[in-house]
Amino acid sequence: MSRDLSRRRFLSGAAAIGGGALLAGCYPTADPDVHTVLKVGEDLTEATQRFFLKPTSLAREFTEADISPKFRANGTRMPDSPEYAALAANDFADWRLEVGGLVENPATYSLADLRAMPSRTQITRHDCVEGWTCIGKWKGVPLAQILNAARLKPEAKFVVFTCADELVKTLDGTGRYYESHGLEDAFHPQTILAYEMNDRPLPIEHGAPLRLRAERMLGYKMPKYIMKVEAVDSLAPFGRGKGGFWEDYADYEWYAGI
Ligand SMILES: Nc1nc2c(c(=O)[nH]1)N[C@H]1C(S)=C(S)[C@@H](COP(=O)(O)O)O[C@H]1N2
Ligand SMILES: [Mo]
Repeated sequence: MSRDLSRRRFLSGAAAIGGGALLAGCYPTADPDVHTVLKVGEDLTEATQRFFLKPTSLAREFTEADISPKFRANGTRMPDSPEYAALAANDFADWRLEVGGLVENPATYSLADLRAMPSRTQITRHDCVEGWTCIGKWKGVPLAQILNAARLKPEAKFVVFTCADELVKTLDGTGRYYESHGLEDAFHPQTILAYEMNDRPLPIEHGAPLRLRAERMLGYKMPKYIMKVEAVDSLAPFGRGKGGFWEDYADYEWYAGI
């Protein structure tokens, strides 16, 4: 109940704002006043969510009949680096997920390694901050499994995902897509590293070979084209320091629960 209410408020706010797009993707506004409003909304959303919902409350799950016939792709649809092209040309057989940072057991996983692990499948609704939604079916490895295998050090506070795509070309690499989550959301049962969508290998436009699904979050909190997962105690060293690409470039809120 509280979740639906806050989601509706956030989305209707975002839809009412509208505004011109500076970058392809997901960009309702550049008006600083609006960011103040969104900031207040964010604090309320987080407080409300934490007050009313147990940390493990699940986002609603749907049935096969609810799956959207066409799931919209947003932001990057094909990373344009030669490195990514080479990985894709070989069906991602040479791709490796790197897991590191503040962990006792750094590891790398191939796609086959991930496919061999216990998985979770969920049919959920994706909410983009632009105001559109789609329902899709996702299969992947719960992030909690990967983090438990890595054994987080006590200092770890966040998990940062580094992606293959650059949305903005910069000399220092700060235009690369990245995102981060606090540990409560990282360990949430519906937070999975998805390699399948609607019973097929994850298509490139939706983030092949691996993308995050964090079902209580808005779309921009779910990075596609994941290359690296790192446990950290500070978000300051990443990108421009606000915890994610859209947080850095458009002042999106870091906590985007729905
Ligand atoms: N690496 C990467 N991840 C990303 C994006 C992106 O441009 N690059 N866009 C985000 C946004 S704004 C949304 S709404 C969803 C879109 O996922 P989809 O293309 O599967 O619809 O991915 C998110 N993750
Ligand atoms: Mo989005």
